[in-house]
Amino acid sequence: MKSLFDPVQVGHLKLANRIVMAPLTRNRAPGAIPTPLMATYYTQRASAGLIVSEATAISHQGQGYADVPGIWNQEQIAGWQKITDAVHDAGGKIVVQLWHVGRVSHTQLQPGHQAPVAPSAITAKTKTVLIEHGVPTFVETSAPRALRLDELPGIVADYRHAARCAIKAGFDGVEVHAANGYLLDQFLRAGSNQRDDAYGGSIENRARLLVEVVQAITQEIGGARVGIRLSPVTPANDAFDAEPQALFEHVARQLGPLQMAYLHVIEGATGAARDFTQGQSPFDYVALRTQYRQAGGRGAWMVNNGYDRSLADQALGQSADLVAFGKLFIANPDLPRRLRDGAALNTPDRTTFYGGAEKGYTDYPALAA
Ligand code: 8OZ
Repeated sequence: MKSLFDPVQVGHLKLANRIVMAPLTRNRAPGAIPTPLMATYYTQRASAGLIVSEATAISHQGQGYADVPGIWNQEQIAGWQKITDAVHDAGGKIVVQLWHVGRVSHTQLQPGHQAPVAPSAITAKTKTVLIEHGVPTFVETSAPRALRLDELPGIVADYRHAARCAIKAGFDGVEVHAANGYLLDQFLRAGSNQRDDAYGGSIENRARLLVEVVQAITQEIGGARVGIRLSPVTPANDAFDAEPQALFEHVARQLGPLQMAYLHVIEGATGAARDFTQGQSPFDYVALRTQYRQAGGRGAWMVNNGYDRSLADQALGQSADLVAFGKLFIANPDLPRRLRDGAALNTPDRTTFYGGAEKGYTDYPALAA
């Protein structure tokens, strides 16, 4: 019987326990450069078996929110290096979540204030965050333009470059963000992908960019350092597909042979109902995993969305290997200890999730030693 507190080998990584800090956007990296305050925040949470960093842009074009970090230039690598060193010194492990937002962006955040890019020129019915005079403000996303076929190799190259930068910055690996309605998810789903070339139409075509990206990254840094996050049925950021089961089972079969470290699955609507679904019937996550295993996938199975201790124990008793906790890690830097001891949990303050400084970031108390 697995326990949340067991050490576990995940690809190249030896984790102290099965508790993962989920990726959490916090908008505290002005100019896309990671800061010393971020090092404090992550180091406070180093008792997680694994930290997945906040979503981090692979390129300026991949940016969609104010003050989120990047991982494509030297200054960013140097900023992250201080964070990975501090987390490692505290006994933790950390991977970076590689992010291209696609259409979930605003002209103000794009190079030359151009339109954001997407599989098709369809505006997402969703909002993004700009920070105006220090105050986070939610604004409608800008109308995107469709990426030309001849631009797609450049997107794959940007992911590959970011993965290389991640290793230079001292990360233990990367997580490909293919969830929550961002670029790779936009290509996957028919609601945002109406292309008539090799990257649109059939499920095989819609999954092509994702598969090329993961192949490039696993070639670059080795599959044992690469995970991926999927959210088969989330409606986040206007993501929609009428046949998620067939779509994501295809994706799982494609990922099987790539010898990845883990698959990270958001069950239901991100940050909301776990039983939310799209398509005709409830999503079958067991079938998803079975397809992945039958295709040779041996990566750890990480689950996420609204987990508490008892739900996590139940998932480990079935077939999960790792459980990712988001909001609980915002408010409880020492979450593994609190879960182990059944201690009271601090309550996260939503008003300080996005933007700001120490308040609601590095000032949540840990239990006395
Ligand atoms: C909340 C706010 C901004 C971005 C995601 C990267 O949903 C995000 C995100 C979440 O994956």
